[in-house]
Amino acid sequence: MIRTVSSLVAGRRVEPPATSITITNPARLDDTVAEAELGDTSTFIGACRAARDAQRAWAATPAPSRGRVVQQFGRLVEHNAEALSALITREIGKPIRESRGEVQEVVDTCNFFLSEGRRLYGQTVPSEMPDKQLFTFRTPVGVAAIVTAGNFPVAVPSWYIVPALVCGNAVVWKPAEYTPATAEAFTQLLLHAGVPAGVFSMVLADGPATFDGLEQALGGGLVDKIGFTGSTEVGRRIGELAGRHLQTPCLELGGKNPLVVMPDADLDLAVEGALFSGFGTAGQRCTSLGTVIVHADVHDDFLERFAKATDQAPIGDPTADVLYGPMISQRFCDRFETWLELVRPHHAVLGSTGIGRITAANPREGFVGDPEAGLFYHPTIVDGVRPDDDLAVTETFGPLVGVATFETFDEAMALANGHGYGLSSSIYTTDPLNVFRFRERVAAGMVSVNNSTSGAEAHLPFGGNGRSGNGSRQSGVWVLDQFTRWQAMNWDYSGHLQKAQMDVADVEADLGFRLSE
Ligand code: UN1
Repeated sequence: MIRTVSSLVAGRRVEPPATSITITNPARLDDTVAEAELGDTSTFIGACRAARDAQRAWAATPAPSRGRVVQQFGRLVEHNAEALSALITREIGKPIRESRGEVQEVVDTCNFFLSEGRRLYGQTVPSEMPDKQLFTFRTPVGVAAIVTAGNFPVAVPSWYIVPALVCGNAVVWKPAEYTPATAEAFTQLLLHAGVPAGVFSMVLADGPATFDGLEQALGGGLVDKIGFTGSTEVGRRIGELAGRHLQTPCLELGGKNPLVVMPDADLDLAVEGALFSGFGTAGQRCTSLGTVIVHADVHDDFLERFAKATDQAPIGDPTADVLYGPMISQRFCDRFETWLELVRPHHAVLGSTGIGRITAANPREGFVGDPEAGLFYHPTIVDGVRPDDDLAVTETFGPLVGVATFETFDEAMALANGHGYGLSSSIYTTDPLNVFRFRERVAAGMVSVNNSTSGAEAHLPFGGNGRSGNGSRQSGVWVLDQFTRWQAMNWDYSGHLQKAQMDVADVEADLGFRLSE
């Protein structure tokens, strides 16, 4: 079935479309998934205007009722989990087991936030004066514009959209242009869950139209918060734009996530972690493993086991039980090919029977299915990465894992932090001292111990530092500070003006008093 999808603004399809693009299944290029009608700058601004108009009534809806909408959304996602997972696999080639996990992440997010509608706590705070009370309230920010990537086409959007809605904001969502069918399905589920039409709109548009729309909407006072998941380069531009309007965006950007293997590590466990975090989702997660940083004493042993496990891993048809399927789309292949060029003569390449695109002429032993049918790439392990290599500092969004060696802990930390990213990280060790040293010194916002760099749970703070983001955090209670502002209220019922700091009762104290020796 070929779906025709377009922007849904205030619950209605937007006509006429500016441009139309065709989305094909990256595992079976002869399977057309969707014809997407892209909107333009005015579509985006129109959605922001609808959001502005609808937001006040939504904010006035009791928070427990907003939580109930999120509960219904979670239920609908659960009831439609299989169809949604299959659509994700068809549209971006994510292995079906991972797609199901991603859909579960949406449900988990709803389960966490549905009760937040009954909490959203403020505080009562004692005043320094009698007959006066102090209070804090969380107030919605207003209209949130959420721009997300397509590697997690439903889980990552839900991290923004669900808490934003519970907190009383209206949302304009711009999903990746290459996942329009999944975005449309997600939107239909939200609208059927009872989100009032103008409170949530989905705009399909390309990057330039979105940026232009965002710029104009900010200029017109129609957007109060931006959430963005994507590249560091675009995040920087969005940060600049938001800064001009005195806004702090929520930025979730790239990563060059290190996995440190200490000499005392369980090597088989480390190999399992490296295999999943390096090659799961074909390496197309922001949390994917960048470089394994392995102690010289165990380097050869680790590398041999890692290369063997990678050689033997099933790769191919994402509807089967494979480690990974195709790249998300042609543009991901094009970028990945430029990163493969960063392999230098002093590197050793392992992990497969070839490098680059898997074809009949460049086959992969044990490939599952027909490699010519889709956009499949060999897994590539690059050993001998040095701190000053391009590969040590460049995020390579695809099935490529670097391996570097260290002697001292300082060298390991220089490799782990030297690229300036700070999203996720991992250490394999059996010594707690190494764990705490690593936690303290790594720049990453997220640290795994004896676990993969990817696969964060949906209720811990998710986010990074440096080139990975501006310190904002998503998920759990931490994201509430992104979608609400604290309002402080004081109420004086003394019947006269009591001036803070000036009319405060003095405490008599004998400060000259000393205990006798
Ligand atoms: C992303 O790639 O942008 O922790 C998010 C993980 C997933 C989310 C990744 N739960 O790997």
